[in-house]
Amino acid sequence: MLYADVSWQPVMDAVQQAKQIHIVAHVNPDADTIGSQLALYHALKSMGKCVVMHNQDIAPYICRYLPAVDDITHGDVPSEIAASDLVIAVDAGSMGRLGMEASYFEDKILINIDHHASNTLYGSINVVDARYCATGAMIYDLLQHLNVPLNMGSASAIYAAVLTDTASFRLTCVDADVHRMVADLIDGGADVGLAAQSIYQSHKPARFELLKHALDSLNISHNGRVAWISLAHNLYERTNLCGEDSEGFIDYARSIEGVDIAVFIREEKLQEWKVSFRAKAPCDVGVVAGMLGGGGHQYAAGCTLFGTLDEVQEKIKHALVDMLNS
Ligand SMILES: [Mn+2]
Repeated sequence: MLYADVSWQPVMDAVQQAKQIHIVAHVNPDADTIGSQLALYHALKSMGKCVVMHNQDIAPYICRYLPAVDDITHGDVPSEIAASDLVIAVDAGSMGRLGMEASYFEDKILINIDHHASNTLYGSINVVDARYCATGAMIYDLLQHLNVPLNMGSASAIYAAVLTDTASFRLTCVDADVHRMVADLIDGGADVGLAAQSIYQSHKPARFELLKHALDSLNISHNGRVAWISLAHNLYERTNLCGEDSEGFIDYARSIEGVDIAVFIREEKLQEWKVSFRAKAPCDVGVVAGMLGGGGHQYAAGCTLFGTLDEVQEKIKHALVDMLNS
């Protein structure tokens, strides 16, 4: 167990009483939210619970190898899923991140399990703890409370969640306990080689066309402390790719010597920009993203901004001033 002082009892009681449980991931899902969803699904199924998975958006291709990923439905909520009396949201910082009408949750208990410090506590039961390196690690602790042993499905899913959310175990939140958990996951059936191949070695060739453009846009400011990468919408159209295909590009910006903050600005729709921030200690980009209407953690955060690229960059520079002077 990573953190023994977390109160899981209300979650366990609600799970015990539920007739049908709907587990939901956030929009534009990453491997942490999908891994958490799948791990909980495998565990609750092994307890004999009736459990379904439904998300707004399709799972990213890096998750396609995970057991039961094809059991997740997406799009409009079918009536048999809407009949659930308990919803468990994983890794979503706000209700808006679930991409569903608030009315969907009115006749249901909503459990919110997340590790984002900016979480708005939108659930009827909230387990939010920013000490965790990934929501998948929270599910690992929950499974121990539920007394459900790991199986190949849950161990693989949690491993994918933790591997990706810690940037391959490179963040300072990765302590000895996290590695002890990983040892347990491998004993439980997580295949490290398959995970590496599926997550890091299965990219489409066109991704590298996009990467060329991204690296071409690389620009360093603030005496070498801030590195910027941007990609306009037409580049995605031209390469027939979408946001998930540029996942990880920001790490090139952060990997530069002397850079404290990396910024990746991606045009999702015309003049609508998804901004991602990555930091090295001691900068807190969660604060910067929060000032711009977004959220996240100290080392990884994001927001959405509107306007031309120049306008968006100006807004970001304005929000960075205090962080860089402190
Ligand atoms: Mn996460």
